[in-house]
Amino acid sequence: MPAQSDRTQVGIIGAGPAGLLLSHLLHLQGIDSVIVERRSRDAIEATIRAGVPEQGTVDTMIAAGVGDRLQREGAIHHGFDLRFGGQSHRIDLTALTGRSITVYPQHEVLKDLIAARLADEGQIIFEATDVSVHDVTADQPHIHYTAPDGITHDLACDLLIGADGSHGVCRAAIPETLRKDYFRIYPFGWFGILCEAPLSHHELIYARSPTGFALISTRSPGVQRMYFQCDPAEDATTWSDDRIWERLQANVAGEDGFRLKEGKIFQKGVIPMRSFACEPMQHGRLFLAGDAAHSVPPTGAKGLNLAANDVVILARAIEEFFHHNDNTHLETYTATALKRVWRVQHFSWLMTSMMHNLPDENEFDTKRQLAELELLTSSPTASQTLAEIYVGAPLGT
Ligand code: FAS
Ligand code: PHB
Repeated sequence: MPAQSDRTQVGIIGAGPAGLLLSHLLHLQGIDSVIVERRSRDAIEATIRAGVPEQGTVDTMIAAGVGDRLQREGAIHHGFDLRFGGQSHRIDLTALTGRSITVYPQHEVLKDLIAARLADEGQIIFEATDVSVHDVTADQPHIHYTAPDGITHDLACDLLIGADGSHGVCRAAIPETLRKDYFRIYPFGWFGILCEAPLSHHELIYARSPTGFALISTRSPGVQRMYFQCDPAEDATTWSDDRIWERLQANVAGEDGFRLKEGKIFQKGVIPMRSFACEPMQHGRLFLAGDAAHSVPPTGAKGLNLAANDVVILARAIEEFFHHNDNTHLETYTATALKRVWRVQHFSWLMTSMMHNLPDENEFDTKRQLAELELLTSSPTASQTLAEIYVGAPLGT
């Protein structure tokens, strides 16, 4: 069967936060797009990932008319704890920055964006297979894919957006001779659980201890999200609930007697830790956004927000391209986006290297890490710098 020829202004690969938010923002500008996504809607809406939109991401969702449920159901947090030496030290985000974070899981953000796109009759091709990109340096790049009904399609577009995450196909369309990939693989991962338990604390706790890192987050008053540092090759299925709770309790223990409230664990898995950035983030008419171009360890809660920042920059540039025949900001997209990419890479590396036990660390490293944490929690200016980066700057800068 010959491929069915289709056409759109902006072809997008990937229905994650980057692809969906971009498609919605372009729709608001009257610009047509089609999203080609390999997973099903159900799979996307059920994948537990990030949990902390920055103020800038929240403001962007609200301004774009997709923030109602986020405002109703998201939990605004005005601070978080850094816990080390057996004591908790609160970083008062609102007092230090005037802004806050909202705990609202990424899969809920995706539900809201998918619902909005479909309500606006946006085109999302779920469960597409054999997806490939072609002619990215021509005036009309193409996306080839097979739809769930078995019909192959050739989608011609003016601009092609690679929002296909860290394991997608688009980055490879930038020739290796023109592309530089920057990597850091961490010697540990996060063992993440979801459990039916009440809140152990009203705000997030990032804990550093002799037995390793722990992060105590939440999904709702009755469902908690927790992580502890583990071997990246760890097999989550070999861990009993008792062993998981024993490790989590050890990682947050202190002379203040703090203990986590336990409950039934209904989801567990290991997340590898790595930092990655690709330069440039564009080639011809192909533009990468989100994890397709960069990924960060979740310690700084930045992955989702960095994807949103790329998208706000891209949406503005694409609007100028179509409505004002001006490609200046498309041409400078990489330079603009990379400013925040590297700032966030540094912050995510700092939070990760400060809070985790490194396998080869010696007592000097431990003392240095504790001194860094002491500085960040005792110096008002150091605390303010940490708080400013954590809550994030307005998107698009
Ligand atoms: P995504 O990976 O979210 O989306 C890419 C989409 O493209 C996916 O739906 C995929 O199915 C699709 N795709 C891939 N290849 C394709 C192809 N060939 N054809 C068609 N479609 C294709 N960030 C945080 O801030 N905090 C966290 O706690 C956190 N936890 C994470 C846990 C895990 C397990 C992972 C993997 C990431 C986590 N992140 C976290 C980072 C994460 O939130 C990303 O930053 C965010 O999803 C980036 O969004 P996208 O760039 O849209 O990429
Ligand atoms: C989460 O709730 O999943 C979460 C929160 C903060 C982080 C990372 C993950 O830094």
